[in-house]
Amino acid sequence: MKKYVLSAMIAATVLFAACNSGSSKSGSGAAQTETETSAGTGHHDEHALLGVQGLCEICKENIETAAKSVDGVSTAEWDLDKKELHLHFNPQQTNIDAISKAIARVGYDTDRDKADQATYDALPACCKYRG
Ligand SMILES: [Cu+2]
Repeated sequence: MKKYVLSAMIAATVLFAACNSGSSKSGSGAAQTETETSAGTGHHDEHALLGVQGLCEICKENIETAAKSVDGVSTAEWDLDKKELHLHFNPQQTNIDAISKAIARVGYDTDRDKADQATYDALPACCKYRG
């Protein structure tokens, strides 16, 4: 039995990237349910970090939403400074590869997968991390 010590990355850093210029998102904001983890630390959860590219709060939102849309993912938190996605998931339901692909599918490159150009091009201007 492994014990995963949650080195709670207290992201005390309130990151405010310039990017949120408008309230009107052109993208489809598929009905989003924000479920705060109510101490839902199942002991079967696996903890992982995945490098994900991005630039701003919109990226963060997109990346986290994509990750959480994968069955078995309990939490997903992207760190803007480190470009790192902090994940908890049930290894019996999913794996890091599937999560990575789900993120690439919405336009963000990860350490493992690249988003295709068309999807990338459709991102808001402020999210163009490829320069
Ligand atoms: Cu962005």
